[in-house]
Amino acid sequence: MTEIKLNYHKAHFLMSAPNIKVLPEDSGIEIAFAGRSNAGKSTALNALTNQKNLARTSKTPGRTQLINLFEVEPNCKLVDLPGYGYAAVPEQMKLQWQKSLGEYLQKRECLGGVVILMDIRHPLKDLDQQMIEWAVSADLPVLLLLTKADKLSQSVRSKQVKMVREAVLPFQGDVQVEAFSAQNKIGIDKLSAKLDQWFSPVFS
Ligand SMILES: Nc1nc2c(ncn2[C@@H]2O[C@H](COP(=O)(O)OP(=O)(O)O)[C@@H](O)[C@H]2O)c(=O)[nH]1
Ligand SMILES: [Mg+2]
Repeated sequence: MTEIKLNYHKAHFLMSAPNIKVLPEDSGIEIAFAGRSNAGKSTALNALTNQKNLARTSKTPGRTQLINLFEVEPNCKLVDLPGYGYAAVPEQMKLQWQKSLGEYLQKRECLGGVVILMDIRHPLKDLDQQMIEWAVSADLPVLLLLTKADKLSQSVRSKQVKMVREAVLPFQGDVQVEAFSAQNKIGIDKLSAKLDQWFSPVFS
């Protein structure tokens, strides 16, 4: 496979979509970022792209209901999916969103991989497991980022990574687990290397 190295700092906002039915043409390669609301998804995207406000970060979780698309290169897109599991969202809306999230993962042809972010202190909640299950059953590779790793000591952090690595084995998929901290710049290299790998078919 051709080795490529994309410059994620060049990423720019492409468009927002209110739901998966109005996404742009299903072509090129898309990488989706998913996670519970407040998991640190926007912060991770900003760290990856080295841009303060590319994806809006918020102390008020659950605000971003739109799907935001960013372009790294022509045919290489990052998709910021709305956070799931926000307590204050009405049950009916949550179920609706989960349903469209499942459909997106199962049906979107250009999807090349899924980055799932979970707070390292609270990993593998029900909806996280559901996301992994959907991704694996759609034959999509997964990168699980355990965010806010700076909140734990080095030893507790390693234990937590090990625990999650073991916990995802039963999914029997291509699931890589890494610690991540936007604050301490942990795991950003792992993230960009994985994205390079997933985007590489575009350049072959
Ligand atoms: N200490 C620390 N806090 C973080 C980190 N990443 C995100 N946060 C904080 O977690 C909260 C939610 O982050 P945000 O990126 O908005 O989460 P999102 O809802 O998943 O997009 C914010 O207060 C962030 O400042 C990190 O790496 N370290
Ligand atoms: Mg966000």
